[in-house]
Amino acid sequence: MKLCLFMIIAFIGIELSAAKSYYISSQKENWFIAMGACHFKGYKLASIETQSDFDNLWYKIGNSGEKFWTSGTRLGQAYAGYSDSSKTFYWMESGRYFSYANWAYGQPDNHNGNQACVIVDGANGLKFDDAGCLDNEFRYICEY
Ligand SMILES: [Ca+2]
Repeated sequence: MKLCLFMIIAFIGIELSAAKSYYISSQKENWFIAMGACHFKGYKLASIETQSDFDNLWYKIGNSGEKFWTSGTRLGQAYAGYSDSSKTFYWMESGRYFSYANWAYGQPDNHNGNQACVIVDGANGLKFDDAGCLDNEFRYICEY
């Protein structure tokens, strides 16, 4: 009985730690302001590190038709000439390099040489795309 109770508590604990909650902004900001706005609320800019993270977001904004900032970036990386995006992009909030990545076709393309931050595109299957951190304003996803 005690073992059974322990297992139930452990299972609930795993479930609680695995599930993220999301705040989806209505405001549009550049990537830096978006991150600051999440921190101001005590949240983090979202990191989509697993299929489970992706699926949970898909349920919320998959058909929104809009673009949203994530914490994905390659800021600070010497990305010129890199072809393996898994080694250059990382989640700023977790510090981990991309392992799960759901790039849109032809992305990341570093268009005009200044796309270092990662959005998900609700008009394209919520797939990842690199975009200009400072010169684009999008809605953003905070996680907590
Ligand atoms: Ca791009």
